[in-house]
Amino acid sequence: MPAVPVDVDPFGDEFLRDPYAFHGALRDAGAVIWLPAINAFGMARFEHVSAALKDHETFCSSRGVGLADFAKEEPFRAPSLLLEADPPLHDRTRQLMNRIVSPKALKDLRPQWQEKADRLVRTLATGIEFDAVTELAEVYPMMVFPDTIGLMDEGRENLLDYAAIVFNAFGPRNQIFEDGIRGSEAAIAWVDAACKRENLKPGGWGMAVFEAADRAECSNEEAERLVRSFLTAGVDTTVNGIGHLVLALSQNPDQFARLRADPALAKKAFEESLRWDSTVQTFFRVTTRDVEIDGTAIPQGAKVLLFLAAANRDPGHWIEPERFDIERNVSGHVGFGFGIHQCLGQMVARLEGELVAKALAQNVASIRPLGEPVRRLNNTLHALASYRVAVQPA
Ligand code: OVP
Repeated sequence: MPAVPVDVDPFGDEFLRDPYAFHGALRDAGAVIWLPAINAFGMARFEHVSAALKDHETFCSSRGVGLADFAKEEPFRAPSLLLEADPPLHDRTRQLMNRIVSPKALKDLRPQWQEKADRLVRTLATGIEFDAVTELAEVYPMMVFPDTIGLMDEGRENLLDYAAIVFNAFGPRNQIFEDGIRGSEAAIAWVDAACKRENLKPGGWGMAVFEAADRAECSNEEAERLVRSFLTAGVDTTVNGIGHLVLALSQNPDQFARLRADPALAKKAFEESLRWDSTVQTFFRVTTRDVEIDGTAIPQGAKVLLFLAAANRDPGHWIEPERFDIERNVSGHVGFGFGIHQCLGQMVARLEGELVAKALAQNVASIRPLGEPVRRLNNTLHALASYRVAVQPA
């Protein structure tokens, strides 16, 4: 059975502005769909997205997790040694990074990160209204993450621009990509410099990667590129995760009331917000062999777009998937992916999200939308530019 063609451009403005309006049609069309707009296959059902993520031997990453096939096209930048790598390379680099982003490291960071979340949220709560994106979601990760890496102080504002460029580069070379890339040489040059040993502060996660290089766990060139992964994946993701957490809580006052009544639900609230609106909407894989999924053939060497966010709202898997319910069991959601590539930074993201949710629960009596969020279109991220909320302090 050939894949059912679906005539939508998953990187078109209309789709990116409201992807959830299109996901139902993608899921309903079949387990495997054909997307003529981008000449790639797609999967949007929970069962098949999670199965593909788990089967990294059939659905590989080393030919790129964006639309560009590294076997045929020049990568936008030197491939990530984690995201765009297969075993055995991936397992070596991932193991090295796992030892740095450890439960112990996270445990040590919690007190300082909590204090910073509390202070920021308390200050915002004393006003009548604030912008949940520019004054909270973009601010908090920048208060905690760059210091943890040990980044140089000068030029940190380049991090968000750089990440937006890289996440756009996973899509086609459309207008969104071109608009982002214009005038971006400075941000790219800054990130290249920031990844170098001589520009990293002692005691941070960046220098820890170079210390692994000193133990011959990787080369110095690999260390630079691994630090680059921290810089690329560590900020715009949590910025928009926190942004959508606040969006979800403010649009669902009953859920915010539940959270206020029991701030220990903060961790679950953030996790549910990631299921309900997944920051990383999509990633591609490439088939390493002919494969048949639910009766549909995909040939070897094909790009397959995995709609993570659609899987996370698949009514075939979730009860009332459109409902934001902080007490639901979200285990198995694919907002952090699944399998060997499952987010390296998930504990970092969870800690940031939990602490912001808890700070809101403890310091804010009510948080209500002042209109619709303003979106920032990105080829991979569901991103926010601005979202004004009205607040009352607790
Ligand atoms: C969401 C991700 C995203 C972008 C870049 C990288 C990882 C990287 O490893 O450089 S994971």
